[in-house]
Amino acid sequence: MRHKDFYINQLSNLPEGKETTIAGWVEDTRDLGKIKFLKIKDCTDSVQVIWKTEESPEEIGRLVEKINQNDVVKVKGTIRKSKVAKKGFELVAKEIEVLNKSKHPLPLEIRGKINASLDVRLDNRPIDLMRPRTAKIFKLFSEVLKITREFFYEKGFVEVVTPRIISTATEGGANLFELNYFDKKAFLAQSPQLYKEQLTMGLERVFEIGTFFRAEPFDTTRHLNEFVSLDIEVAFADYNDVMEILANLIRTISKELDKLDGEYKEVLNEKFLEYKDKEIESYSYKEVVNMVKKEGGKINYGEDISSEHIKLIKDLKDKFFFVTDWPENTKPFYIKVKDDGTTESFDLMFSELEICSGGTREENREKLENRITKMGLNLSSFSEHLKFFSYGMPPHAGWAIGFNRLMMIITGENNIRETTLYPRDKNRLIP
Ligand code: AMO
Repeated sequence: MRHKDFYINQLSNLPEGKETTIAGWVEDTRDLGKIKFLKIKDCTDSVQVIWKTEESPEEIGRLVEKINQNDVVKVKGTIRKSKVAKKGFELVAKEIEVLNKSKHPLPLEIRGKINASLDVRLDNRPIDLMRPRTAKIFKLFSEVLKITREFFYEKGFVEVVTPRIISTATEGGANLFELNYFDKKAFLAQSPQLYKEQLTMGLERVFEIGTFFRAEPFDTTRHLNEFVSLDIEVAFADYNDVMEILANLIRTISKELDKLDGEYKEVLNEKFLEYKDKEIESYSYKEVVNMVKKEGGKINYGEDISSEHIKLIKDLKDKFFFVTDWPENTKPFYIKVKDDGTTESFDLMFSELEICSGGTREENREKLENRITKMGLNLSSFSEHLKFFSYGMPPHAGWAIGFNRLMMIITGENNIRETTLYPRDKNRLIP
């Protein structure tokens, strides 16, 4: 690389006396006159750079005096093993170049001593990412994406990318962002639901990771207007099959994160790590309604189960659980209805937070059309989707995980904005 030979975490492997160039940000400076120290950090680690009158050029000493916290620097130096240096070695400065200066004070304290408010941190997200904890959360986000992708590739799934600009609602009419598409009206996709179902005809097993949009005017700690969704759809499967895939994925993520050797310790939720060898419990909708009633909660059969209802049930705290077999009226048109009026559907919860929902889909065109009409939706707006159900649509099932919410559980954070790089909510459109 033009500006560096190594990342800082690679330096410990270098031999005594090796000359090398690093680049990064000044975390700290200490000036003892004849000896000056700079603590330099990059995205991997930090290292002590030392300047002494007798070993380094005079002009570097003068330059170091002008260097401030967060200036961007490039340092050429030699490795010196040292018992007193924290890392067991330091870099003896030979050349220093300031690549860019930083203004002071910074909009927020990045060395973790004073916690700025969430709003200030979000207003300055790139600077917030220089705080070790924030950086760890988003590196962990990336690890979980990697584990997830490997999990599905290993199982023979095909990763797909479906359109974000669409002409019809996928999850019913509400909550759509409308946009002008030349001389037509278009919408931002709420989910890849209809596409992923169609793709089971040619590809059988698909998954997609991407952002989707909901024009929900909520102002809560768990809703975003743009969220990351992990979607799967599997041909010849039913809801039990895809629930098993989901439980297996949670177990795999938990196991793999546990192996990361303490690197993410401070941002990992112990309760999540328990799932490397713990089963996920399952309750029917009816059972949960009865549990809510038993705790004195007010709920009628057929009503949605709210987070307030779940909070009443102490036994469901701090754990994953499935709620299955929801009544017909609580689930979207594409979910398969059973003869008793319940559906082949499920939600995956962790405490009162819904992480995932899915189910078996209706593959019979006539039944699907009846359901669309019964739900008061406009049949003609789905005609381009429905036509494929006449040409060999296999039975299929799938689900979608709200990825930012899953990351809340993995990290133990209680605001979805902590696990979203640039959150979009009712009040936030920048940065
Ligand atoms: P659903 O609408 O339940 O189902 O969404 C699936 C999951 O996505 C997450 N989620 C959200 N996360 C943050 N902000 C939001 N506004 C938001 N809305 C949803 C939740 C939720 O469980 N097509 C179906 C899935 C399927 O059947 O395959 C669907 O979209 O964690």
